[in-house]
Amino acid sequence: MRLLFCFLLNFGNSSSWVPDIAVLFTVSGLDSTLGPLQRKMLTRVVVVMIIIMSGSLMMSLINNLSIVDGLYLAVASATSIGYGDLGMTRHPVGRWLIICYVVVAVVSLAMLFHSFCVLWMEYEHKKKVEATVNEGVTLKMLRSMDHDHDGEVTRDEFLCFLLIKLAKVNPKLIDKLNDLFDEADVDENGMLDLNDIRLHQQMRGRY
Ligand SMILES: [Ca+2]
Ligand SMILES: [Ca+2]
Repeated sequence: MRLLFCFLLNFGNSSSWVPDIAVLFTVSGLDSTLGPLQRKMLTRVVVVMIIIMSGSLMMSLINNLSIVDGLYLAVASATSIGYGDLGMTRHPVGRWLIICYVVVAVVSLAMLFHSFCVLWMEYEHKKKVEATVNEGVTLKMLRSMDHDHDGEVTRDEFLCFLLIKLAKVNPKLIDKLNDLFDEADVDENGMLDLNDIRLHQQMRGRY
């Protein structure tokens, strides 16, 4: 279990808020070392484990099976495999309980898988950023950055090139925002001022 936690801790980080099992993490000493994404992932791991354990107990009781067979049925149902080699109860209440368990377990596993994918993407993104920073600015990059081909790279060109390269923004979004700037820059001097905005809003029928 310790190895699993260490493995998860090496993945990415994020500033988004997530609900978590704060008490558990505080007691285990992991609270201060976990990022929001890692806490979310670990929370979901714990939730899935609780659901599977509860499902195992329920399966063994309502189907009159051993705890191992109950666990087998709980995992097979949660993963939607359903081998069908062990019979399920035909009692209506038992069937309703199984339906509820399967819905909750499948949704929880899907959320856990989603968390894992987000962490993995964050980890890959961090690696890409580090590789780009370590590589530095090359002549090839300089030529690609010079968007207006004037032989110089402005800070704007530099930022746009790297944000697109690191997949932080979509080139179409940059073009759309540039079009908005051009539209607002009514006197076409490359800067926005109060006069530009007044004329721009008049053209849009706001004044
Ligand atoms: Ca340029
Ligand atoms: Ca202007």
